[in-house]
Amino acid sequence: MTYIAKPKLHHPSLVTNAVGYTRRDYEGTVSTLCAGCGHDSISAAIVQACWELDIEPHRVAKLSGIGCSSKTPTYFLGNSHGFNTVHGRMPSVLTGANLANRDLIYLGVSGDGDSASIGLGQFAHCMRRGVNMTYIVENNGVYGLTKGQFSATADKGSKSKRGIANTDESIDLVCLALQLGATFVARGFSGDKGQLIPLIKAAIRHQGAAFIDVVSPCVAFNNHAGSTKSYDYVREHNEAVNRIDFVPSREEITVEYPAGEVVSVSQHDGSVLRLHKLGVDYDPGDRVRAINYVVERQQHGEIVTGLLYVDEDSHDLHASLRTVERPLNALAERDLCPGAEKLAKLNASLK
Ligand SMILES: Cc1ncc(C[n+]2csc(CCOP(=O)(O)OP(=O)(O)O)c2C)c(N)n1
Ligand code: SF4
Ligand SMILES: [Mg+2]
Repeated sequence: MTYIAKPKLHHPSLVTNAVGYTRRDYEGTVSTLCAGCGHDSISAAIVQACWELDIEPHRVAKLSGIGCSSKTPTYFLGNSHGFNTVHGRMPSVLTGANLANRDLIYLGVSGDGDSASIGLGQFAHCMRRGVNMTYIVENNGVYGLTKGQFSATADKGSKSKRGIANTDESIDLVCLALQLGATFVARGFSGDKGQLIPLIKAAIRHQGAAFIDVVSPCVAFNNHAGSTKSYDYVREHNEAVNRIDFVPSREEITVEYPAGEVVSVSQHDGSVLRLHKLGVDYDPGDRVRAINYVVERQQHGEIVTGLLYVDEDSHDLHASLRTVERPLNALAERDLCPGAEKLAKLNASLK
């Protein structure tokens, strides 16, 4: 049932963005997820972010694994490139695609089971390599698609729908991404689009590995009392460290803010993140402090959201490997073949 296309009819007065597309042009087919599933709100935030960024849909490659979360790329960016990989294997397929064609904008969409359980090794390596991508985990603490088993991000002590407490320690993907070297790390909540949309926009414009963990309640299997990933629990325990405004590079930045209340962070393309500090002395430029802060607040039962860490001088895997700038499919034989003389020299040096 994931193929139900939306009607093509558009109201003639729908607003278009700078590249001539309406918001509808960034949507996908009709969602078949449960009504109220947090994942649908994340899809809507991705649609809005890409429309506001004036991204041409054919310039995006969206990749996912397996799960309700990994189904969601069908429900947004219907005119973009898509690849639904094997469970937990999205990061390696994304890495390969990115190395072959750096001209596309890479969006990896995954679940907590997909990334923290079966795909944990894959998650780790694409973060530490600095693949230029926006990696979103739609985190509900359960395997929604296979009927609600605890995933590796379920908090210890959190209760299943049948009242059984999780006895295992949980994996916090934000702390892991910070430790692994991701250069943009944030946490959002599917029920807070005002925070999530600018986070996604900033992550897309970030050069390097950008990770967003979005707490996304599963209304079918993990939205009851005793769950730490329910709508009620997250609303009551959400502690935002900042609010973001994303200013695209083409806009002239004229507004000034009083010192101490707003931090401006420049991105590679000239766009600017304006961070409205909510937490006392929170510095998103300090990786170690970010890890400590998340863990410390967790011990007080708080879920810290917002932009937790960003490296203004980030670089990506292409810079580390010094790869050719053009996509591989745009290289001709003369670019690829060094010639008999150079080849002989190379072979001689390897003897
Ligand atoms: C190799 C493999 N193992 C197990 C499964 C069964 N399976 C499908 S989805 C899933 C878990 C999905 O959980 P998550 O990534 O959290 O997505 P959600 O449905 O919660 O959004 C599992 C275990 C599978 N499809 N392939
Ligand atoms: S089972 Fe859970 S995660 Fe899957 S669509 Fe339903 S509410 Fe969403
Ligand atoms: Mg899940």
